Amino acid sequence: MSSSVKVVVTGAAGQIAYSLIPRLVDGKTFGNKKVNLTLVEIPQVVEKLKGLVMELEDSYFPNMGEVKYTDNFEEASKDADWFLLVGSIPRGIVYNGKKIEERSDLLSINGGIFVDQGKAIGEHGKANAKILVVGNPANTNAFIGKNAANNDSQLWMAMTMLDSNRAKSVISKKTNTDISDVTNMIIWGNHSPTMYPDSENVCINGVLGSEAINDMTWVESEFIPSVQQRGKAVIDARGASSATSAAKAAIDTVIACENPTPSGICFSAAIASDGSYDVPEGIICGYPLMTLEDGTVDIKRDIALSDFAKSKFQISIDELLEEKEAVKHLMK
Ligand code: NAX
Repeated sequence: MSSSVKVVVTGAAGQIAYSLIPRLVDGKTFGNKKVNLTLVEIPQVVEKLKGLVMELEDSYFPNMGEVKYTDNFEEASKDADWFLLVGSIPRGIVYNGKKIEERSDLLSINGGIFVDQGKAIGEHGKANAKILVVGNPANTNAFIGKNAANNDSQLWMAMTMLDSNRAKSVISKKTNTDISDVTNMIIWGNHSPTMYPDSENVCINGVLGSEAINDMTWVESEFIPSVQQRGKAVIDARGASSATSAAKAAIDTVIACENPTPSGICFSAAIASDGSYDVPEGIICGYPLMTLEDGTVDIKRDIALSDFAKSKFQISIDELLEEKEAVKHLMK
């Protein structure tokens, strides 16, 4: 085996993690590398991870290295290459005697978690560590974590790959093409119902969506709302939130970052804005990304946005700025 990678997963006893963790060690996500796992949970739940570790051992994964579990994030973060921050407090639960229903409460509670995790990652994670925040509100959690980490050589991302994958599926059905023929499905903005899935720059068999779809009524009244509301539709149908598709999207993001992106192609995740596409600097915004030959991830900056796209994107940027304002007490 050529080398090893250390991956930390939070929320490891949750439903996304149950689909995600086996795929990290299946020999496909990190190729031939040995994968050492550290699984993190809150103290009330951490002992359940013993069962998951037993199952991993029983699954015969030749690429699986050492597997540990803990409720001590700081300890877990030492020398880690990847952090998959799935754990967060969901809407609807009772926390410190209060039912968490408002987005502002959610931002505040989870924000606190991400301050501590960010500090630990900045101090103890590898210099070139990559951090993918899945736990919601993902963009603003990543914003808080990155600020607390204060380590610019590390890459903080929030996951929008699931939205991108969902949008690809809708486009492939609409255009009657194979899903593998749909590329460059960009999600601009926030991972929330304000996101803007870009039907104009998506590529279908090498043809831009603006040409291949040519049906703005459908785009506005069906495509965009269906992608924006897909999470809720899954909850309504399944009685539980997306788990296996979220896990697959996290794996897709890791693979996209671990391998150079072919020329002309991009993938979706949210990273800190450097002002590209007139997004205020610093907020964690959904962008078209590419992984360069040296392993760094950069924004693809040559995408043309129509006035329609800009107006939709702006709604999501405004929401990210509101969220930034709501968590300003967590910034140092
Ligand atoms: P679950 O409630 O099944 O699992 C979450 C787990 O996180 C729980 O076991 C909990 O104990 C743990 N946890 C909470 N705080 C923690 C902390 N400080 N450290 C370590 N572990 C902690 O939720 P699941 O369905 O797995 O979803 C996890 C998160 O993903 C939620 O916030 C959810 O909203 C978010 N999602 C994000 C998506 C995205 O595309 N970015 C899509 C899917 C999903 O909705």
